[in-house]
Amino acid sequence: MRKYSVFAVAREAMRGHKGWPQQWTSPEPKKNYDVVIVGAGGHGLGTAYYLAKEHGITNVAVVEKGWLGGGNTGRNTTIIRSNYLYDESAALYNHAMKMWDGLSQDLNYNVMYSARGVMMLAHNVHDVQGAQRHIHANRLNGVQNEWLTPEQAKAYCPPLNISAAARYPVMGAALQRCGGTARHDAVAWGYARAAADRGVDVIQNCAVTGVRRSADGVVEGVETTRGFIGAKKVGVVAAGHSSVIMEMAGVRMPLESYPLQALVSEPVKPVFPCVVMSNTVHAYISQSDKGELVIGAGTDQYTSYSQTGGLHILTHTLDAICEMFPIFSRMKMLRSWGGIVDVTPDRSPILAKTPVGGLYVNCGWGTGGFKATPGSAHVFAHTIANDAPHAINAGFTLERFQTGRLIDEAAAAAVAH
Ligand code: FAD
Ligand code: PYC
Repeated sequence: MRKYSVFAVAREAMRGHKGWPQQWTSPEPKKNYDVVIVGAGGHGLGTAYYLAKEHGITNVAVVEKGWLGGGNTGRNTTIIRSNYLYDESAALYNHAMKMWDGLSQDLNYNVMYSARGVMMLAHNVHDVQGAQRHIHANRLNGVQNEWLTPEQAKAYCPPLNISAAARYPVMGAALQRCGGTARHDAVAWGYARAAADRGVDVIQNCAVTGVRRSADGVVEGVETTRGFIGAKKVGVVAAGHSSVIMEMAGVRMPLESYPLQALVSEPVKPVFPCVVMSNTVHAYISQSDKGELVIGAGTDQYTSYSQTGGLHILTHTLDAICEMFPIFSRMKMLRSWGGIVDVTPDRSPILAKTPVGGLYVNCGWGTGGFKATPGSAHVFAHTIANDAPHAINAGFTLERFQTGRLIDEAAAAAVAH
């Protein structure tokens, strides 16, 4: 693989950028692989990368029905944080947080991780108590989080309206300074390039239409729109369509799929220094490096596989944004879109083996899996390679919905549910 460096950029600048090679190839599927990953989002591509890098398993294909990163990975609002409540979540999300820090160097691809701080607003007594409980729990687990008064919140984010006359006045905020954003497409592209460089086949325009099992029930491979692809192991990482694929293997999943929408404004000069989220009024906002305000809403109330959502959900969010940040009330919105998010009953992911031999699943990230991408991919690769979970994902089983050992993160993930 051609290494990206300041020297390479300078050399290419001198020759009209004509010498850059393709970042990844588009191979025809082979007949058989050791591992087939279904879904070329960040989690699936990352899994393939760590299978190759950390476990020496390179006979791997990632099959994608559309284009890589075209699912939720390329549709999210790029917020990264690790301020969840329970010990299991602290371990998982903080594992990811530590990996974000060195990811650009590891992949030799600038994922533009920016630790600009994520501030979660409290608007009523319940919010204040909830936020402070999270802060205490986080600190016990070594996870950064601190309480700010309304004045401190405004000092951190000057456009914030802290007037007591607001419909939902700001009563304080929880700030995670190491939280922030990363460029979501670059995460998919960086993993794809690094995985392909280690021998992984990334196969786009190849939809999985069936999962073939042997007479004794073990996975044999996947039926696709480009023919049957044999595999000793199959990892399903298909976000909003995970239950559809798992159904093909005869496994019923505790998931509901909802549209989740986001939108961006016209670009403006740098004006917004951090990320702000408000669970109570269903809005979150940051500013991209291009200058657009990146704004997200809550899920639609109805399950659906449509990558659009109700207009009233967006107008509700924009009402909230204008109230919290009156300086944005005359901004023009450029475009909006939706993704299909897969929501579990306890709002925590499933990262596990399944009752079917050779079949593994990484799903249920709902509205909040982008932040976990490197950590999730890392422990899922371990799970597939060893046919046993990593200590960090040991609790994120499918069986917890039968045993009742839930990891209830409804409050931490609440902004969008
Ligand atoms: P995806 O990127 O969706 O990848 C799954 C892939 O599987 C897709 O490319 C899809 O085409 C493919 N696939 C599906 N069916 C098949 C098939 N039959 N055959 C082959 N391939 C198939 N999370 C955060 O942490 N922070 C945020 O700020 C945030 N904001 C969000 C905002 C929006 C609007 C949305 C929609 C989501 C947001 N999320 C956020 C959630 C986050 O985007 C997801 O949890 C995460 O990207 C999931 O990654 P993935 O790789 O598992 O899934
Ligand atoms: O989980 O931080 C999050 C999030 C932000 C926007 C959507 N999800």
